[in-house]
Amino acid sequence: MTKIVLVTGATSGIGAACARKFSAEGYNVIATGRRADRLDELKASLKTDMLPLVFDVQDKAAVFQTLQNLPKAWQPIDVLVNNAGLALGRDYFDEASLDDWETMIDTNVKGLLYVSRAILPLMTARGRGHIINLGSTAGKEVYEKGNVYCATKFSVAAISQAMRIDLLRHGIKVTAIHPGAVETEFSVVRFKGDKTTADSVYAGIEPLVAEDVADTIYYTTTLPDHVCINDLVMTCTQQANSMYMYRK
Ligand code: NDP
Ligand code: 8X3
Repeated sequence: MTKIVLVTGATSGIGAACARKFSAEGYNVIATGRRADRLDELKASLKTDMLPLVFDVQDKAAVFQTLQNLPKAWQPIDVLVNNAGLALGRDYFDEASLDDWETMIDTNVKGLLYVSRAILPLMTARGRGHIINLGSTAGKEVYEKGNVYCATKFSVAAISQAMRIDLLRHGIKVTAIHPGAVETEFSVVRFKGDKTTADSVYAGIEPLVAEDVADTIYYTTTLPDHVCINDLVMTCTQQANSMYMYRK
């Protein structure tokens, strides 16, 4: 039977690369995001079947309404990639925007919780499944002006541990992936369209690309049933952690 992966935030970056990678490996793909046109383009580019779902992960009612009413053929989800997320702003704690903080918490933490809770009954009923949560090196060490973005990714790390413990009895694998700098739309979003500042994040380094992370995520799903990668940190070779980068 063809396996099914659900990827949130598949309109760009790591999520889109995951959709392409899993599809190339034969999976049918449920791809979500707010930009319907991007999902249509993605669907047209895949060789396997794709179900596009347009909703905002911050919208609890929309998440549950959509995911609790999946067509029957799309319900046996093997892998959930909780990828939708963002950083907004890079400001001192005492100067940062409360709206930015709320959007990051609502998306990176509450959105991930809503999607997971909506999908889990489909996995627990089958006694199998694999949940992969996108954390970050920002969830390993806090850096200056990273404050609430870092806090959301520390939350993802804690939620991943909690899921792993509480879902043991259902045989569900939980993997947290923590990438360092990956050149996607992430920094353009973070700096609200300021491309020059966004580009400066990757100046002098060869950063990870979305496909590096997608290939690693896919790898974690290829291991035998009794093997689970719990926590995986990956950076480009010029980055050691949140703070240390060697720029040429
Ligand atoms: P992108 O900006 O390229 O992609 C982010 C994706 O998240 C988009 O598909 C976007 O879709 C989706 N998204 C954002 N907000 C919402 C929302 N409210 N509802 C639904 N979907 C949403 O960034 P990346 O691919 O780099 O980031 C993906 C994940 O990886 C994030 O969780 C990020 O924190 C994490 N990460 C990124 C790193 C990096 O350096 N790039 C490093 C470590 C972790 P749309 O706008 O269409 O809704
Ligand atoms: C994204 C990596 O270093 O910009 O999670 O916070 S960083």
